[in-house]
Amino acid sequence: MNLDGLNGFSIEVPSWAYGNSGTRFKVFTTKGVPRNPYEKISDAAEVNRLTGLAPRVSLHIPWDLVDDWSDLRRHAEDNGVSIGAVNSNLFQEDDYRLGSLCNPDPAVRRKAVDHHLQCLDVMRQTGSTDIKVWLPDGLNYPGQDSLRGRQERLAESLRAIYDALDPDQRMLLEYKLFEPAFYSMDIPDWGTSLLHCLALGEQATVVLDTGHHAPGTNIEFIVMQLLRQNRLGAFDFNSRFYADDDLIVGSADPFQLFRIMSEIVAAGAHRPESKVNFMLDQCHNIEEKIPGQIRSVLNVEQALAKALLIDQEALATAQRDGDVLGANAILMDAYETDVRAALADRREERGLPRDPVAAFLASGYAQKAATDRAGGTQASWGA
Ligand code: LRH
Ligand code: MN
Repeated sequence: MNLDGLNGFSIEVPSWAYGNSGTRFKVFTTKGVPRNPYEKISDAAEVNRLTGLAPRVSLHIPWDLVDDWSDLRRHAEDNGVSIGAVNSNLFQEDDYRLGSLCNPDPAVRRKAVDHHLQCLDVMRQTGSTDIKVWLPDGLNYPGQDSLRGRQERLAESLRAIYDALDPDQRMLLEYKLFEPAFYSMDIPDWGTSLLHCLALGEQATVVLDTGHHAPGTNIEFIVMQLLRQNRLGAFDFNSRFYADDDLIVGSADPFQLFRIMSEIVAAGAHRPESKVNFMLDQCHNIEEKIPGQIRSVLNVEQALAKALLIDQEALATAQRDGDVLGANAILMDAYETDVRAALADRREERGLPRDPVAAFLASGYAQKAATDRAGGTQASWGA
């Protein structure tokens, strides 16, 4: 089984997955949860130490604000990871009730733009090159505001942020069908994000969050189309049964994840030079967070490994010959192939544990964290 295609493949994990999280009904707390960005990065580094797959950690501003960014950067590098995308936060201020970058009030739009300029400054100190922009902006009632007017304001605000990017920096523009707005979101779909990116310039690309589509959406088609436009900047991987559930990627629909990775492999976008940033965006509301993250990166690797087994030549022949069942069977053969033993062998060859979850549970890391992190305030989604 040739899994060389996995060489150089890496996944970026989110700092917020290591803090407490929940729903509007309850945010559960567990012992040993990080109390600050340093401890979040330490936990993320443990995932990388055991899987060799997760060398970057995304930050969220202001949740991960620190006094000394270069010190946090040093802490990350001392633990074998680097700081990845910086996420802006436009969903926790009263000023943004009627929107942020789309708000009718120019002063509020200015405030939201300035927040991004602050994020770009953080990136210059952490060595990050990606700023991820997700807008909670939208409407709850028809007529509440001008759909077109909001697009014009959005384009103007994004232009102000885009023009402040350094040459090596990228804007990752995320879309979402609904929530927190329930009539219309100002960036509801890939088409709207792409249109704004094309209007802005080459340094603007689309983020595809797998939980942000209408049920039944053919997400791999969107992946293919964004790759064709060379505007797929990143994924926010997670899975869902109904809404934006932010569950462990591949847990709800492993076949969908495989189909997505099949489009990635077909375009060679799994290779580092593609610059597609494979990120997780998840919350472990009830399960152990570090084992949950380990399971997540292994699920992505497993889906990619299966996609790498697709006999592309035979597939192209079957497709050319109109061999409907033959072509489908070639894909299903790869999907149905159990790659777990081969991946465990590959880890062992690299000095990594065959079973990273078991290795973590046996390491005593969680018990030590629970003891060491007794006092203080635990990091919490939204805190
Ligand atoms: C919005 C979102 C976005 C992040 C947040 C943590 O639903 O997907 O990517 O800011 O989750
Ligand atoms: Mn997301």
